[in-house]
Amino acid sequence: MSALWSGRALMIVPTYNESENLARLVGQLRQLPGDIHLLIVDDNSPDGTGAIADAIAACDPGVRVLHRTGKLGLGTAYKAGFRYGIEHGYDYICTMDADFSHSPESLPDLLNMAAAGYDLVIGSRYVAGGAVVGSPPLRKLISYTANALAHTLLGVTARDCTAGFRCYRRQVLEAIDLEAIFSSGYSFLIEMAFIVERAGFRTGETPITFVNRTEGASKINKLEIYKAMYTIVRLRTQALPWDRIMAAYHQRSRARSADQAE
Ligand SMILES: Nc1nc2c(ncn2[C@@H]2O[C@H](COP(=O)(O)OP(=O)(O)OP(=O)(O)O)[C@@H](O)[C@H]2O)c(=O)[nH]1
Ligand SMILES: [Mg+2]
Repeated sequence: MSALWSGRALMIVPTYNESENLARLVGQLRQLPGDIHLLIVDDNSPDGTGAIADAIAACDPGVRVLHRTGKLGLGTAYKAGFRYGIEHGYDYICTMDADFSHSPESLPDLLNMAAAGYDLVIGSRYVAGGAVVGSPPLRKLISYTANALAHTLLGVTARDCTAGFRCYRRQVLEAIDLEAIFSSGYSFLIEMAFIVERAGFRTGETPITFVNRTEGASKINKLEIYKAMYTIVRLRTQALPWDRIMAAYHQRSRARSADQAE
């Protein structure tokens, strides 16, 4: 199924307080074979991640940094990275977390699968061969529930639609109206998986072992969990055939008025 990828790839790494992880991650990514450039999107991390990113970029032309003024959310960081990737003509535009939950070693699998014809490839915990290491049971339950709701209510076929380890073919991101995506935080991942599939693009998944972060702190909070639930309900109601529902309602009320008039 896999073809060997070629062309230019961009890896977008959103960062907020990842000073313990960033330099090592960039080192590993830049050692991978192929033309893989990095874009670090840092939201003015208080721990100085932005300065570390600048120091790396100063020595490596394959690394660029986008500084934003403050914590603006994961979804908008991805969007900013996508725009950069499109403008600079990358063939494959990828995303991953900076905390080593996603192993750089798995990136070639994602790229090869995209080269084999998948428009969006997800590094997945929930397909055969995938695994989760070190996540607390509550996190597992939240992830499982969000995915189960996305499958049943939205019809998303990807098993792991909350995963941030992804590779998009540029054409997908060009075809989608990124400005119309409402979610700004973690829910963005569910919304993108839904929109990509609904637009008729082909999504594939390659197994990964997700390792819970050992350095730095998680940024996900209760509010993001509520937002994910809201996003699923919002997309569900948006996907309902409102025109047909309203037409059927009007037809029924007209029939009722006609009955009463007789
Ligand atoms: N630029 C930017 N990056 C963010 C923001 N929030 C999170 N990130 C980054 O997004 C990635 C995922 O965030 P994590 O805190 O690891 O979230 P998570 O993986 O769902 O949670 P854990 O499993 O607890 O690590 C990391 O690289 C973060 O540094 C944000 O508002 N802006
Ligand atoms: Mg993480």
